[in-house]
Amino acid sequence: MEVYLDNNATTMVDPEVYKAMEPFFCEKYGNPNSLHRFGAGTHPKMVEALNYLYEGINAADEDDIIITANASESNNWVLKGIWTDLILNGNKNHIITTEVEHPSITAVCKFLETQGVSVTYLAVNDEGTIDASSVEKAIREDTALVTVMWANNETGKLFPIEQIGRICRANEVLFHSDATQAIGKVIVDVQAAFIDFMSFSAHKFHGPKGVGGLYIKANVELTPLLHGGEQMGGRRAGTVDVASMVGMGLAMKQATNTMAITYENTHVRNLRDKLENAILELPETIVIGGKENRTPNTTLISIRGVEGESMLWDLNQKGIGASTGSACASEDLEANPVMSAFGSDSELAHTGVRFSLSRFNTNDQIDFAIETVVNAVKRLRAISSSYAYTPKHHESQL
Ligand code: C6P
Repeated sequence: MEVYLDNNATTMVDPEVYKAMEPFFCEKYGNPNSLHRFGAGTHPKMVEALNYLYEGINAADEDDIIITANASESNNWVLKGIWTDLILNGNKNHIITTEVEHPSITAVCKFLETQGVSVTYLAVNDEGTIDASSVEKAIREDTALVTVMWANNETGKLFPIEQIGRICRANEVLFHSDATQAIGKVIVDVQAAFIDFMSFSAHKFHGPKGVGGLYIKANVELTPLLHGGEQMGGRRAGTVDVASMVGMGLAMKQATNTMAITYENTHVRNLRDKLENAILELPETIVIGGKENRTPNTTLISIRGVEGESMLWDLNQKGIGASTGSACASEDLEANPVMSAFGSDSELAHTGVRFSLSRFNTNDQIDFAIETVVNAVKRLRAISSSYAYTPKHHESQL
């Protein structure tokens, strides 16, 4: 049996999404900006896809959704655009973010610091999230942007986006949220949360890879990252990939309707809880950040005495895919930075295993995963020198 439990890294393309994309490779391949029938013929499907995107996040008609290559591009664009518009060409010089953002936010912030920009990294609390009041306290006269993720990719923890949005709007500071791990898992409503910019990637919600989006509220300026042709109203140059756009639109429609969110919160949540509770029956296991206020598909579990990488090896041998954290950091064996941000000691920070489920997982798969994890923990603890010396009833410091 093969069991894929790494859906926060990427998801399987929904077969219906794949089917909807197919005609745009060998039949309807015209450039959508061409005036002849080959190009112009694609327009109705592009409009339909855009409508699904607007509906999925409750964007207003006047707002913009720009198709990008992925959330990394969208995140880079917002930060570098704001740097150009409000810092280099304005009187602001400060950005507020958190300690646990994805590297496509953090690495850009580090780069901007080398350019003289002041960045505040808000620390997370014991629950792995922040209090909205910490944003209010950090806002300064020269704050150009607040950027806070909607849901964390490693823990699934949800941030108080609506409250932060309200604070930003009241203080006339622009607000960006990276909603890459939230779309399709919880309701994402850009108007209710006072969002100015929001990033997402189609492959996190059963759409294709290589396509994402940036929501930009009406009348908010943002210098393009890619200058060139007039595509996307001049906001992002480059021939539009119609197949990908159609795929992302349909994937958004399927992931965000009420039935889908309900399913995510019943079926997917039940499977996640079943897996998690079974692992928690083993001694000295802990859910990082606790069980409250999370996306329904994710759990990050620390298993004392078991190196995350060793666990992944054992699971992989049995056909199960999970991760120790974010896929883009999985090749370095550094301690998990999100767990370090919680204050875990370096030994514990190496013991995290992330399981992230999707609507395509089944009960049988989870039963098999439980059996495999339990056996792996027994095997790995038996050969772990550090675990052998851990006093019994040791209380985790997490
Ligand atoms: N996180 C993970 O394993 P791209 O790669 O550009 O489509 O998505 C980047 C990205 C941005 N924000 C968040 C919150 C994300 O989780 C990701 C992707 C994957 O956690 C791969 S590193």
